[in-house]
Order: sequence, then structure tokens, then C-alpha cells
Amino acid sequence: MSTNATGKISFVKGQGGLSMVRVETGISSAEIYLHGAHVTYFQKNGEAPLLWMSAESKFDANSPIRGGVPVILPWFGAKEGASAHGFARVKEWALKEVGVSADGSMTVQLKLPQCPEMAASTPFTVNYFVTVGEKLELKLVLANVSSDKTLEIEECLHSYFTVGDIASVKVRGLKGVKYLDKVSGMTDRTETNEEIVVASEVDRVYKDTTGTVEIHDEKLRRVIQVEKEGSASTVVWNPWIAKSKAMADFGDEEYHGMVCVETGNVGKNKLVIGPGKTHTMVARLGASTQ
Ligand code: TA6
Repeated sequence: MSTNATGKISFVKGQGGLSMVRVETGISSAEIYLHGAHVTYFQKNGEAPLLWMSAESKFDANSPIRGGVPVILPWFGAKEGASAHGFARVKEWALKEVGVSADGSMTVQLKLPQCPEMAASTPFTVNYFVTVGEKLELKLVLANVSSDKTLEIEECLHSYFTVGDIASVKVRGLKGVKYLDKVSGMTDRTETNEEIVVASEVDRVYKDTTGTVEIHDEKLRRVIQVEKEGSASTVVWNPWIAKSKAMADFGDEEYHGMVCVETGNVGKNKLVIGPGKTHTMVARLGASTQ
């Protein structure tokens, strides 16, 4: 355990006996599992937790954790003969460094270890920097370490947010953006609403969009900001009734208290990284009370 004037970092056994880093700064706290480099908790002192976790989530080495911020790499969605959303979220990441900044925020750096699944692709490395402070800042740095081959890769920080009641939530910031509607057979549509409301399953991959998305939560009287850099895709998801029931690690009624607004480069926005080049994506997550 290491501490400084305002913060503390502890290395503990979390749920399921999985290794977890607990970060406590003077103004916020977070929990990060080495399994999947999975941030499961972030809360600013005096506010409701920012991230949502399923009470039914598994915590074992072979399963993804349900909730928080799954790190989706090197593909997004389904893939023939492989598990959905890639393998990074079920690997044990290496803890590389922890640090404190002058403003009291604390950063944990994790690295995806080389693994057999990577052999099939252009060699790459993944470093992930989780900064806990006023906001939760997530920085994903992909490096193409090949000297002559390009790297084609998808990435997504699949953030689950706590809301008071999905029925009184409005998602703003995507008006005019084109999206792939996965609920109506992968139809290409354009967002016409200033405010997106969720009253059935919503599963949309918004394309070529770099703006901040806001989650207006009337019940918790707060606005969550999902700010980003180096990301062209935003995914909005709520499983609603049938899909909630179909997932073993998702409570039948839990869809009322969550919404995903995800930060990535997926589908038509997948990354093509040149030999020896790197790409950085940042998601900056926080809330302001109304
Ligand atoms: O990002 C939305 C989505 O792609 C949905 O289609 C749904 O499958 C969700 O991800 C969760 O996927 P998972 O593999 O974690 O159950």
C-alpha cells in the first residue's frame, strides 16, 4: 500500500478473489480489477456512484465482469468462432506503475500482456492509464510494433453508468449523427432527436462523432458528461426487458438503473495504425449536479 498527503492506493483481493487496486484520493475513489483492467467503481465524495455494476456479475478468470468499464479489444461485437467483444476483457493485465499528480489525482498504468490470441495479428501493445481525480479519465494507447505491417483494430471503453430511473433519463449530444441501429437489423439511420429517450431496447453505434455526450438524469438530479479524444464512435445501449432476461449476469429488472454510453473506434471507424505508430483514445467521465 502506498499513500501520500491526500491519497491512498491499496492492492487487495476483490470479489471472487480477483486482484484489485483500490484508489482513494482526497475527492474520489475507484476500484480497478487486473482482470480485464476493469474499472468497476468510481465515485466522487458526496455524489452517487458514477458507474453501474450488475449484482449478478461474475468474478472469475474466464468471464467478463458485467458493468463498470469493460475494455473491448481488438474487435467490437460478434466475431465468427470467437467470443464477442474481443479477448482483452478476460485477460489478467499487468500493473505497471502508479503515480500521483500535483492536483492530487492518482494514475494507475496497466498493460495487456502478450498472449496467444495476438499471434494471428500484426504485433501490437496496449497500455491503459486510469486517472482518478475530479473525473475518471481513461486513456488507451495502442502501439503497432511491427516494422512493416499496418494494424487494423477496433477498441471500445464500454462504460455502464448508474441512473436513477431510465424512464427519466435523456441522452443529449448526438442529434444529426448517423448510426447503425442494431435493434432494427443493422439499419443505417440518422439521429433526429436533440434528446434520446429509452423506452425499449436501444443498441446504436453512432459513427464519425467526436463530441461530448450528456446523460441527463432527472431522478438523481445530475448530468453525466462523457467527454472524449481520439474516438470517432459512440455507442448507446440499454438492453431493456427481453435482453436483460436473456443475460445470466444481468438482473431481469436492472435495466431500469443503467445506460451505456461507450467511447470507441469501431465498425467503419475502426483504426488502421501504420508500422511503428501509436494511437491514443481518452474518455473523461464525470457528473455535475443539477
Ligand atoms: O455495446 C452494446 C453491445 O454491443 C450490445 O449489443 C450488447 O451485446 C452489449 O454490447 C453487451 O455485450 P456483452 O458481450 O458484454 O454481453
